[in-house]
Amino acid sequence: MMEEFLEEEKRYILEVYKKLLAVDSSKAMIKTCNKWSAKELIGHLIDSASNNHQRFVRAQFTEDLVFAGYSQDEWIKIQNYQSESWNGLINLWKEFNLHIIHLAANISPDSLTRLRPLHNLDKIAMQTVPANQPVTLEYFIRDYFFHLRHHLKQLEL
Ligand code: NI
Repeated sequence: MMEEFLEEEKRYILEVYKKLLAVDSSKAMIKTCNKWSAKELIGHLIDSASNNHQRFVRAQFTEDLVFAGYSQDEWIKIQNYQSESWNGLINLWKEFNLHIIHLAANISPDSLTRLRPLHNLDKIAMQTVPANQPVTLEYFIRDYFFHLRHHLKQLEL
């Protein structure tokens, strides 16, 4: 089940990557009605990947799913994604996600599906879960890809 899900996310990322390659780098700098340019949006997804990569690794050594958040707009601003190369950004985005898929595919079934009573997915998840309701790492990983797809839809590729 998780295997199929990850295969599908991999196909999706490679498909989107092809479309991103075709986007003109000057166009990628234009701010859209969603407030971010394409460069900034991919930057946000890189920030999401780097934060969640750590979470998905750490979750295998701990019982809880309590993690630090990050303020998205400040992270984008301070890294000046607008001045970074478009190709560099989309390559990093693609490779980082392929690695996350690889690591997720290597998580033991127990780590993935064990119920975790202690978490802060009421704050850090896209599809939040009340703090008094246990969650699994699998849920949190699926939520990561839900967030990723949510933003890529905004690019209207
Ligand atoms: Ni987001």
